[in-house]
Amino acid sequence: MPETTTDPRFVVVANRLPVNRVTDADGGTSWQTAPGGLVTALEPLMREKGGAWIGWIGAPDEVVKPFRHDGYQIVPVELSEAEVEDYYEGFSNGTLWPLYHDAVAFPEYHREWWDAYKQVNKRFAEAAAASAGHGATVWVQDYQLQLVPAMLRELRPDLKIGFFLHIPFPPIELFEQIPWRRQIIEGLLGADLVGFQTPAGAQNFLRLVRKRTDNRVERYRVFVKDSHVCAARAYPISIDVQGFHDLAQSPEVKAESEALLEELGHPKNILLGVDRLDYTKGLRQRIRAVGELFASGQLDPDETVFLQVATPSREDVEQYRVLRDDIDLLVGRINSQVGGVGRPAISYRHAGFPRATMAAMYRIASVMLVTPLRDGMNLVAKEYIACHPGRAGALVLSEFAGAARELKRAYIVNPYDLDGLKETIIEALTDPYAERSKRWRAMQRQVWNHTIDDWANNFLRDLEGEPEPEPEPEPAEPEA
Ligand code: GDG
Repeated sequence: MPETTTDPRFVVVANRLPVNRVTDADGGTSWQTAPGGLVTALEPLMREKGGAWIGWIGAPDEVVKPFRHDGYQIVPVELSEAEVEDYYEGFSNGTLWPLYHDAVAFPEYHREWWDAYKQVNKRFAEAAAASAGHGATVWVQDYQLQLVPAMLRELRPDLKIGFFLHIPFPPIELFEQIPWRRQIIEGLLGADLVGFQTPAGAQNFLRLVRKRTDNRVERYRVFVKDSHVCAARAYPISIDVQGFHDLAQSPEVKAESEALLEELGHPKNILLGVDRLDYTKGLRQRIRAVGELFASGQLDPDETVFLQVATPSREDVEQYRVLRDDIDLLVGRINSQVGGVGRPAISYRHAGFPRATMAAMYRIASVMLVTPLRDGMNLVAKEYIACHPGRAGALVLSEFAGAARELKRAYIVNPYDLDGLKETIIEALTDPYAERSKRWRAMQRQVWNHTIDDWANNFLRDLEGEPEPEPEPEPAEPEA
């Protein structure tokens, strides 16, 4: 492999590339950066260090040559249609996604899905091995690529390998269902640093390593036999706080929020939900709770509108199609029973919107409802806090979102408890200004002091920092 000074020193490996293909006016195509916190945080580092981003372009059976984009290298990995079905829709989103989210939907185990997962992980690992310069840092992202760290270490022991899991790491009682659990644990242990959204995720992983491997574990470090030390710690992800704040303050977004208010009929209160249409997000429970509040008269549809955005997601996966129909039905039923003739009580949009429109919605929401059944972090909660202009916004937040660990002054709820959810929504709407603004200030402080740049810098500092000295040997663990 040629090693020149231009070989990337910093390589990101993620299922998707950070670019979207756009068709120009003359029919030609070009690449545009896909907006998102991760890209915003990592792009400057990529430019500074000379970087490469390895990922799938999002369309099956397409071969795209590596190219330069915005000062770094884009390295597309190809997936066949069958691989998209088995590795992506299958093992990633039909097995791991539901299992890691407390099995809120039934995880399926199929050997052909697993075979495809291994095969695709190997392709990503090989692409990373071929791209990275000597001694480079490689940062692997998320549950689709858990085997990459070990595969990559095998190919390139000179690299510093980090891994970050964006979704929860489940309790071992759930993880142990996976027929191929040993391979996944070993895959992750190939990294020098494995990052989780919460300390609980890191603890679940370390407990599993203790139980299922014979590697020595000391506090947050695993002494992988005859190899290296793998640290497992929490790095709660965040957002580009300043970027969201500035966007929400822009004249365009202010105008858009006015237009939106007009469209909704200038209600006194707006309850807002913004989610990918996913069964982990607690949409059924949330819509039922608000529906019951309208039906009982505790919420007056002449005063209050519930605006719910459900962004289309994974529509080729069966459980997502079922969810979409369920939600359509539920919203339709509620709207036919409550509300005036003109405007529905629930304004439901099954569509994706530009970021500016999202910011406009955050601006006008009196209460933001973030009530997932389980969520790694939940960035929408933080975006609302960065964008809402008043001094007394209110956030109703599930205790099962990673964000609840940081946003302790939110109105915390158990989303399975419909009565509790209803009470908390009313409390958030009716609490005195002084109470709401006290909570709001505390949450703002938290969000402004922990940005996406802090997240990336903390992770990379720990990954690239000097290794700590080997500790004294520990006495053997007693049998469980
Ligand atoms: C995973 C983990 C973790 C949504 N609809 C539109 C749109 N969005 C943007 C939001 C937000 C992002 O998508 C969603 O992020 P979340 O954190 O809420 O949830 P997941 O997609 O499930 O993300 C999660 C996250 O990874 C990061 O580690 O927090 O726990 O599940 O940024 O604004 N953006 C635009 N139009 C939409 O219609 N432009």
